[in-house]
Amino acid sequence: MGILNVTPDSFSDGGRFDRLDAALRHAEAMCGAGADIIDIGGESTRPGAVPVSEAEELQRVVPVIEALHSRLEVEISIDTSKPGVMRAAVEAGAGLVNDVNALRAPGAAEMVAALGVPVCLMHMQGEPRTMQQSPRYDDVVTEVRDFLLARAESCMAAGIPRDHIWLDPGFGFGKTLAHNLALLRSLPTLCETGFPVLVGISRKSMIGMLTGREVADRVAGSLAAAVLALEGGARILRVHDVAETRDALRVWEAVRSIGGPPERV
Ligand code: 7PJ
Repeated sequence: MGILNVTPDSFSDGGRFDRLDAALRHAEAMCGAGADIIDIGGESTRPGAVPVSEAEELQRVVPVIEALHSRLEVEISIDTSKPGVMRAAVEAGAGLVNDVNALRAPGAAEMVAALGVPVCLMHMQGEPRTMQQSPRYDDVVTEVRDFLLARAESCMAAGIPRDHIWLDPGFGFGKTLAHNLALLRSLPTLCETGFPVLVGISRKSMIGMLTGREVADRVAGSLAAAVLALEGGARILRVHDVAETRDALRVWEAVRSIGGPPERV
């Protein structure tokens, strides 16, 4: 899953892709580099970000979805928490909803059920504006898993089929570095639920903390994390650097496909 931010303030692309033309070229490049899904977001969720209105979000994402849908075969995902944006995005050609709020907004689960599209439910403690101030857990792995399973249950009760639900531990969303590392190491615990698991770690601050590097120089660190996520059972990787992640995936798949337990040489 390649990330396409159409926000003027998103932390990694810094607003470079907020114009339609540039957004389309970037999406095309990611498809050429091997992205299966393009995730389009019109509201920044980075720590400290302030919410945008529905009208503003629609204005940012709908033209991009329409243009992408008419030009490319690729699956389009809408990164939003607002039911109205979900509906407009699916009408414009999106085939997947990615919600960092796990469909907790009133009417969101019912909207996804009615639209008939799959959804990625992400864990977040708190809200983007304040979530990094003092994240606390007794047992982060159990709490994140239980939250996601409870959200999946209530989405199914609202009419979303089980096989339309993906889970995501939400790296960096109300988590310290220690919490993020514990979640990555214990990813199999989440994968054992049977739901496909999506991981978004690409260029995040946890990579910055571990490597001491600025956002643009976090590719190598992000690839290491991506391979660890695959090894832990992740099925979808949400990334900025599609070509590099494809290469890492090829290497991981080749070693995995010979089967059997690890060999001693
Ligand atoms: C995530 C996301 C993530 C899912 C963002 C960034 C911050 N959606 N949207 N998972 N992160 N599902 O791109 O670094 O981790 S926005």
